Amino acid sequence: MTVSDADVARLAAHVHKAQLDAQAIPKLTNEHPDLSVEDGYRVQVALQRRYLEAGHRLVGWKAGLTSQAKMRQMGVSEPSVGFLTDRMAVPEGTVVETSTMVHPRVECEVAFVLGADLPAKGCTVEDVLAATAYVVPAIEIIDSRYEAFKFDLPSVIADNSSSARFVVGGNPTRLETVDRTTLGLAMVKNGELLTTGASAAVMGDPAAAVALTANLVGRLGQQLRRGMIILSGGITAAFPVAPGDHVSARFQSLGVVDVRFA
Ligand code: 0L1
Ligand code: MG
Repeated sequence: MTVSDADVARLAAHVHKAQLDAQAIPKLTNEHPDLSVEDGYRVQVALQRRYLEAGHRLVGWKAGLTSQAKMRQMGVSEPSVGFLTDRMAVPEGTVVETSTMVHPRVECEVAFVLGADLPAKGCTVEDVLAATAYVVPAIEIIDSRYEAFKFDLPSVIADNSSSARFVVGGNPTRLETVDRTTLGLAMVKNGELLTTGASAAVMGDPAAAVALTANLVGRLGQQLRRGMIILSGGITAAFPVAPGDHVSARFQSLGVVDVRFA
């Protein structure tokens, strides 16, 4: 810990305002060069508290930076987690206003819906397989609140791992019917193929990313609970979106999820 509780509260308020106003701010380590990963999570927990006090509901968690491609793209070296609230969930078919975000990007993920709580410590892939009710395809809309999407690990963690919105769709599918490593997808923007990917890009197995999330969330004194939705991490890189864009994630077995932007 390198910053005081008062600084943590102030930084959480600063990030919260940037999220609400969709205003870019300098990364937190410019002002606090010693901010540690642990401090980043202290800010994230304080940020979560602010949202819950404002009436938002915690509905799940996300794993971030779970692929080598993503870590390289963002210049960081380990995964992170972020919380998801009901107000971040976008019903499929809704048009998302880009003006409510700083510089939104989209990435395709497998979302796990839990039918039982996961252990907060020592969670394994087997625990995840046993606790998962079903999986669905998801598009995560991320938005760094930092200028030029440039940050380091403590700063991005404090910004809730760039969480902004998410949309799920397709077919709820039993996990045991899916090959978790070779599940393929095509990401299409405005009718043109952007990229393709396979689920192995996420730590070799998206269920491993969910187990990691359970253990990281456990270190925050919280737990992945029955009924929560867990975004297991980007299979693809993240691509910028602009008003008028239509993005579609076409997953083998899981079906299609779509989102439009204005
Ligand atoms: O979901 C993600 O992988 C995003 C984690 C934070 C880094 C970023 O903004 O790309
Ligand atoms: Mg993601």
